[in-house]
Amino acid sequence: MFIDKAEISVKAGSGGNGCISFYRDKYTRYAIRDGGNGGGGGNIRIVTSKDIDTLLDYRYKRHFKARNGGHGSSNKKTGSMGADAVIMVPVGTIVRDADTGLTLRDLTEEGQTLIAAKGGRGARGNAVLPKGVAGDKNRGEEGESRNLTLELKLIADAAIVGLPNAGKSSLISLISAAHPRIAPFAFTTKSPVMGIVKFDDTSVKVLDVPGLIEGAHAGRGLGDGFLRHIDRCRALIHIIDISPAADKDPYDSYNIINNELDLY
Ligand SMILES: Nc1nc2c(ncn2[C@@H]2O[C@H](COP(=O)(O)OP(=O)(O)OP(=O)(O)O)[C@@H](O)[C@H]2O)c(=O)[nH]1
Ligand SMILES: [Mg+2]
Repeated sequence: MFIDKAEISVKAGSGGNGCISFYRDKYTRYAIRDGGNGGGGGNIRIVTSKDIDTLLDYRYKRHFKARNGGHGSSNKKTGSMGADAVIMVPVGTIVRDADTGLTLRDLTEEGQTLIAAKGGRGARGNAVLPKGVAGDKNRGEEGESRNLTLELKLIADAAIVGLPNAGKSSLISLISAAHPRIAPFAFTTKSPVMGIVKFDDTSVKVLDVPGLIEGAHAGRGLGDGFLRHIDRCRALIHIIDISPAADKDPYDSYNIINNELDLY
């Protein structure tokens, strides 16, 4: 299955509390304040990897939480840093804030990282706090929490477009190592298939897009979901059935697709 949209909620770790502690022994007249600082909370990091093809995992696991920072302790000991939570996504993923719709980052390169939610800061312990400050001042900062939309837009050099059953998958299976299903009926291909076409010393990524029909831009035949991937391609390859058996005039077929691209 090819899943190209997911909604997740994330919560960064909270900072650890600062410690209120007093050291006293029989030789010291006044107690020494020796409470350590709390550690910082872990961040939510979104990282791209070319080893991941879909957002399918995030249909099942949707909640992510980074670790909290450790609390400070006596003898000026600082709490441990909370570990980050890492969310691996395919290259070409756009991360948006689900509540505001704001785009946080378009991750188009391998290994790119986005801090989607920041961990809270650890609070200071009484060893470093000014005298008399205590109580709620030593509580660690809450980690950020957020709802995110992940949307995958495949990044290809060229996309093969056309009406259903035109021969798009036949072409990609001949020019690349990709082997999508080929059959003499419409909607054989149900999700985009990426093929790598090799030339002497270079290669280009070509995308076999499922068949588009009239009204695709408005969602007919799930067309808007497929058109989304065409957005980023530098070239389009139109496949048109010109056989006498085709139920449409070749020029009409071409115009239908162009019209959908226009409207999208
Ligand atoms: N005669 C002839 N038949 C072809 C040619 N290319 C593909 N076909 C046949 O056309 C039918 C459809 O081919 P596909 O490659 O599955 O077409 P598609 O455009 O990927 O179809 P969808 O995925 O359903 O949109 C198959 O039966 C192919 O064998 C061609 O150049 N000539
Ligand atoms: Mg096909």
